[in-house]
Amino acid sequence: MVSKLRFIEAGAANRYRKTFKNRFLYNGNICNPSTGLITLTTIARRLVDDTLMYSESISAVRWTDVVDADVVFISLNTFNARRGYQIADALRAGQVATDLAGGDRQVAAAEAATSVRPLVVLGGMHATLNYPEAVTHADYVLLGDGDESIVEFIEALQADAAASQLPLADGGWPAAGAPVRIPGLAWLQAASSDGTGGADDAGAAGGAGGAGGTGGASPNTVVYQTAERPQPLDIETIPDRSLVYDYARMAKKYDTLWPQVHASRGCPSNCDYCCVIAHFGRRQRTRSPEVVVEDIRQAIAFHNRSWPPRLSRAVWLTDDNFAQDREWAISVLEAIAASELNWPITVQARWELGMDDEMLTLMKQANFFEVSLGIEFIDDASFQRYHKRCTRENIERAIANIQAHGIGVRGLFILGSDEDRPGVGERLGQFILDNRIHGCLIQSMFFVPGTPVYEQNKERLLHQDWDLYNGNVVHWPANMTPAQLQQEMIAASRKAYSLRRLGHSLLHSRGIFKALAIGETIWHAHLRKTWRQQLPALQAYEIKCSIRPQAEAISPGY
Ligand code: B12
Ligand code: SF4
Repeated sequence: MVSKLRFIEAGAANRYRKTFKNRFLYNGNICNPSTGLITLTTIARRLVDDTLMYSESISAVRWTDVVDADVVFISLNTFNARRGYQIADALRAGQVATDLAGGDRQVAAAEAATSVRPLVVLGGMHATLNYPEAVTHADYVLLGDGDESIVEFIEALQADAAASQLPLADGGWPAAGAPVRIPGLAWLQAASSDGTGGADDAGAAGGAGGAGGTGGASPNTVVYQTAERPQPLDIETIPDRSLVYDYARMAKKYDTLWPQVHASRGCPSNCDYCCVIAHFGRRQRTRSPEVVVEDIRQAIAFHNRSWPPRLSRAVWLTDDNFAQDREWAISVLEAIAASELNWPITVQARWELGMDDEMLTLMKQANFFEVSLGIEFIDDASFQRYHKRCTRENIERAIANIQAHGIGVRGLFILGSDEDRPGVGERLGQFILDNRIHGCLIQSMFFVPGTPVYEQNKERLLHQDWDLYNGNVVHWPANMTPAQLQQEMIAASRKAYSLRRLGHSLLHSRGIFKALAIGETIWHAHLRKTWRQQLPALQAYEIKCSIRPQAEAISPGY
């Protein structure tokens, strides 16, 4: 009998903590709960009444409410994988994971109230692309988009009488082997005496390290994976945000929690560093314009408040490459324009959108105030090296044309390409100023398991502390030391978010851009502080590896 489900979005290192400062600043970062996991919670709620989600981005988890769940689903990106594993390990060991005072990352052992423990299932991008590692922390990993697989998984548990014997608190199974077999599932199992494992209807992905990814099974265990599952085409479910613990209160309290809606998944391009295509595939799967509009309407209602009025009224369409399917994108824009939703909207897209006057005119009519362009690099050699189909000239023309339509441009940048040399931070800062890019995300190149660049460069990673895979330098670049590259990131951010530029924005820009300039100047100051704090550790790596790091310099923490 499966009667209680809990979903947890593991927090990153900067997860929400109830501090005096956070009463006003909410973490110094934007940390919206995962739309994907809320969607899965909504779908699961149709099968099991007692279903609830926690997001450590906005609240602490009530562990006493979690330990007696039948199944706990945990969502992992790379930047929160470490915490996700910690929670999963604690739950499987019959313990309660909790924060110790002072934000210590340890897990406090506390006896669970029940003799059985929840079944622990991991999913999401990092768990999928890195499943040989993830299976060592879970009973199962559900691979890929969970919209369909989660239904089959819960139904399989409900249908199988043996499955009602949930795993024992000592980590063992009541019956031999794991009970559920559906496509798109991976798990770890003890090897049989001949060393091949006991499962007869699934492929063994490998022992001792498994297939792909990092970490993995020990010599006496085997990683199993069932047949691959096609990605779901029906992605219309509107997430019921009220199923997230404490979200309604937080969304209304903090202006930095934005309504967030996804209109499509996947991207047909082929950039080498992109984990999005590795996870969601190269076919763009879309939602209907009516559903997108209704989702936006519900998201706005959920975040809006009557008093005091919100300073930031903006909706984020989180697609990675919105305009790729032009006909569909136009139909979405027309539906939004006709809907009288009057909150400004921002969306991510490639530079080609900037050359499409008809689309830009429609975007303006639909109240888009900004396009986030995945610019990444500022030199043609880097575009070529990483198979990003564009040139610097393409990008600059696209930016100018978007701005000419009265829409602002945010730049998403990567530093640390093998073409980058000392001074690149200053040059990037100048590029941002010259092209009047009002806001930017600057991240160091990081190679995530499942991408071509990871396979080519994994021996150049400094460590696998996934907590730091959030924009920090984590690899040894070709033409600089790691610490030098981190300094270049700081230089670029300082130039893009100088006080002089803030003053200029406050005097000359439109309302929403003034609010963004203030918020983002604070955010980047916070980022630079954390980047500076990492410098001693990066310098220590340089001393440790007087030549380029070898494999032994990498110490997986798991
Ligand atoms: C919106 C967004 C954000 C939002 C909200 C993030 C969130 N909580 O989801 C905010 C602004 C907070 C954010 C911040 C960051 N982000 Co972000 N973000 C995105 C973006 C653009 C969309 C996320 C989304 O809604 N996807 C669509 C939904 C449907 O997918 P999903 O959430 O993955 O869920 C589906 C499946 O993965 C699966 N699934 C998910 N969880 C589970 C769990 C189980 C049990 C199962 C079975 C299945 C399952 O089923 C879901 C439904 O089908 C993605 C890119 C992308 N396309 O995913 C980047 C992305 C997730 N972000 C990324 C990064 C790097 C960051 C930052 C580190 C950036 C920075 N330098 O600050 C920060 C970290 C924030 C933090 N907490 O510290 C990377 C992560 C890379 C990685 N391998 O981990 C991505 C992939 C962008 C990229 N192109 O590289 N981000
Ligand atoms: S265009 Fe963006 S989403 Fe598409 S493959 Fe390149 S980086 Fe990934």
